[in-house]
Amino acid sequence: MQPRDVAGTGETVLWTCTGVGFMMFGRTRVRLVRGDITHQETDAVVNAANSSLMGGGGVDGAIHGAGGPAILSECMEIRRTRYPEGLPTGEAVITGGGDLRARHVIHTVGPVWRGGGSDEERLLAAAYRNSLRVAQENGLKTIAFPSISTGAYGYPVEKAARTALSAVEGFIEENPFLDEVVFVLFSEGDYEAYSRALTELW
Ligand code: AR6
Repeated sequence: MQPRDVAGTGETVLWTCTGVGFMMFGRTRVRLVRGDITHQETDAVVNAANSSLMGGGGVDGAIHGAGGPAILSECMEIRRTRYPEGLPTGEAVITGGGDLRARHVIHTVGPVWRGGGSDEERLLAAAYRNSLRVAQENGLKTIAFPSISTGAYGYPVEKAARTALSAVEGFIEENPFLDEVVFVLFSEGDYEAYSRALTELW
């Protein structure tokens, strides 16, 4: 299975055995692309945030940078009204998309990798599942995920990819409301890890 360039978009997609560049989980199309999540036009993009919801580096910095101050101001309101102690790991909340092409941002907090014995796998799966639950509650049909926790939080990408894909597949099976899930992988290595996990799991 080889990644292929898609008509000058600069993104690559997994050319699956379906021969049409995506995988079907029930009625939901699942695509892996290499690229920048801030360019996605899905109903929502997911932010790998931290509990403060006040921004940070990595994908969090890119989303707040491209989306502008409206996102941060909604995050501050969420902190004030719902999560004064911060958003717990594995939970998810939604804001508007500000200047992004996506109309919404779903902010979730993945676990920090501490060697695997600190409930990391369950918490990572919860971050994906709770993001999808928020999408469902808001009537969204398409969503883009980054590789949560595999940057600053140090989660090994091969393990994270398997957990991410299994969690999404499990949720979609129980709640078949989505048209499309896109995994937006920033590096070639991450893209390859998710490609391998997809072929291993299915
Ligand atoms: N589009 C898609 N993926 C990206 C982008 C982008 N524009 N930028 C980076 N990545 P990280 P975490 C990838 O560190 O590990 C922040 O400071 C990156 O290559 O963004 O969950 C938060 O505020 C990596 O594969 O998130 C938290 O404090 C993946 O996104 C902390 O980092 C996740 O890396 C969260 O750490």
